[in-house]
Amino acid sequence: EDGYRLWLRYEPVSGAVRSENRRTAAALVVASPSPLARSAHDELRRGIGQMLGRAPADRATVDRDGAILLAALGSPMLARTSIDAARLGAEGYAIRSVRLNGHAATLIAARDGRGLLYGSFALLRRMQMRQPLGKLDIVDAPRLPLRMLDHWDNLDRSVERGYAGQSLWDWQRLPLWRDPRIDDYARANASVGINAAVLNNVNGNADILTAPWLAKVATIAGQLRPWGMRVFLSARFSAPREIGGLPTADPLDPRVRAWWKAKADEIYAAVPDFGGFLVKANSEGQPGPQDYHRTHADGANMLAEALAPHGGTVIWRAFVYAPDNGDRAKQAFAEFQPLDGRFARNVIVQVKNGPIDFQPREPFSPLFGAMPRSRVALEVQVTKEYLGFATHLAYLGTMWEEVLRSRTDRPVAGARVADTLAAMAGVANAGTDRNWSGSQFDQANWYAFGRLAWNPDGSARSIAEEWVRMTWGNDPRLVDAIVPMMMGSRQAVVDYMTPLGLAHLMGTSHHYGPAPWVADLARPDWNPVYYHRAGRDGIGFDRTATGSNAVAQYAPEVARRLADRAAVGDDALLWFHHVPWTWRLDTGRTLWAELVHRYDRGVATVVRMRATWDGLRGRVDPHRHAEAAAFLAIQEQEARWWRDACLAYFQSVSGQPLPAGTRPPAHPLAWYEALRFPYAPGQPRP
Ligand code: BDP
Repeated sequence: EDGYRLWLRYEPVSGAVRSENRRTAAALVVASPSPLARSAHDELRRGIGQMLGRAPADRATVDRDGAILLAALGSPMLARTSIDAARLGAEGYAIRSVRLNGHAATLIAARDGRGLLYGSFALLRRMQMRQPLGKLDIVDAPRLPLRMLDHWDNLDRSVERGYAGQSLWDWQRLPLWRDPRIDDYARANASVGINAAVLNNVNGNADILTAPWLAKVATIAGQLRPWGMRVFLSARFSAPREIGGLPTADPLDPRVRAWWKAKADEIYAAVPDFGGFLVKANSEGQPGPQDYHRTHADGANMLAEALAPHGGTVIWRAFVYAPDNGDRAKQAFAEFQPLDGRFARNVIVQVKNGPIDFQPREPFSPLFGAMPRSRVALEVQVTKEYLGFATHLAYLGTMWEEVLRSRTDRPVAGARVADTLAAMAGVANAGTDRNWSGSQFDQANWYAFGRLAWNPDGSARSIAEEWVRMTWGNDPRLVDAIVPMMMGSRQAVVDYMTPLGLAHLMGTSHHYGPAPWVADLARPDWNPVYYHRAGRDGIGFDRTATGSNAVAQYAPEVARRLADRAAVGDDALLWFHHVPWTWRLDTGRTLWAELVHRYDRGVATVVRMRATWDGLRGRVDPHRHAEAAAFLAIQEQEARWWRDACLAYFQSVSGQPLPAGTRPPAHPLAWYEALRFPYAPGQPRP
């Protein structure tokens, strides 16, 4: 047991539940064959076989009690059921306990193979959670049509910001080698409804668009297809120059437009269901339309035009920030909001959850709801670049729930981020590690991403519970211990890294560990001191009207709350306000004392998490238990490091004494400043 099976462990069922399950899952009838229905069939056989010790028998028709019937709309077998096609949509499903030909059966109905696949996984999930299978009447459909993982995988198999080994794509052995691991990757994604993957890094390499690489991509696409997944590629904007022999990549140049059209035709010849391009342009040194004094819309629309005849989509990222442009938090909005209405129909603008960059906590990006005439995707980071890499236990379901439920009050009063979306994308955390995600608990973030992309109103807690039951077991002692531990884990990271709305205090480039003192990087907005603005007088970034006025980018009623130091809430306080050290919070503590309190609280939570986990020894298999225990020990050590280094630094700036009873940092500030790291994974490569 090493975590390879993820949440698809299909542990044996025992006792009365097994007898009930065996009666309900005795036979399998595929009324509407297709490659996806075949995947569903295979998974049901695998899952039920493992759980019940007996795989269901394949039957041509319902001729006994206990059949599971997979039927697409239009199948004669659905003639006498009243399935509401409208509620199913393109990818939804119904699961219903019915009587057919005089026999008790469980019907899984859907428009086509996609819904049959998702419905099959839903049935298996119920079985894994030991829920009864009789009297089912379920309809479920994804709210967002595009639920996508973005891999930041380089063509040399290194993974930018990856903490789980190498890239899953074995380029050297492709295109002829179909790695079975890719089938398992696709199964895992299908089980949570993820239906697309961008294979390569947004910091792009144009080579991926050349014929030899496209042949490799085609093999991967062929493995993902039976599991309902489409392949996208990151497209480097300068590709026409780099691999096309053109002197320019100007999006308005007819030669450039013709080149991309021909390229799209070539790609679709190799991958007929190709999803489209993801583009990072004019951001962190990547080429883009602005190199030719064109807009993001010009660039996106040019690619959209090339893909449109094939039904492809351009995902254009709004992650931009230029030097000397004032408050970095304002830049994506400033560049993109004015372009609302100028993007082609098959363009989706992909916006990171917060205005800066995947920090442990950010307020939601003001772009959500502010581009009502565009399709907008929410981009979150599943890999934990800023939350302690793979060794820190931080369940991100709570973070994503927080952003999805944030009220934008735009375009209409009461609207939340979840209501403004056309898609969700997650920067993947899967790699070649046996446990896929670098740690057992990071699997939960992959799982939660998929579940929330399927239903952005989903509850982080119920998703955690599902995952725990399937991954660790249904023993209530496990569930009752692990779910609360996960639910508090992200707040713990916020507390010991960047409490009270602080952000971007981590080490240069590798982002490993604390470095709030860094002030010497070339661009102001690369330096932690730019973000926290701590001085004798106080700490925090004034984003109200007296400062950068970033609050004005939000809907007026939201802006009013954010601009009010008393109403903004502790979690975003220093994000929006520069606050004197002695200012008193609702907690009764001064800001300085509250900061110390939060750092301590973060460490204390990790100490408790360790104790909880230790208490489960013997209740989970030894290998996975030991791995998680060791990582929690690392997390505790690093939480103390963060706390001590940050308090030593902030105290040196504030001149405030540590509140009575506070443990002083273990070392002087200079000791923390002198730490060097010869190796940290995932750093960008030139
Ligand atoms: C930042 C990462 C960087 C990515 C960038 C992006 O540090 O490696 O290239 O995001 O999203 O957070 O493009």
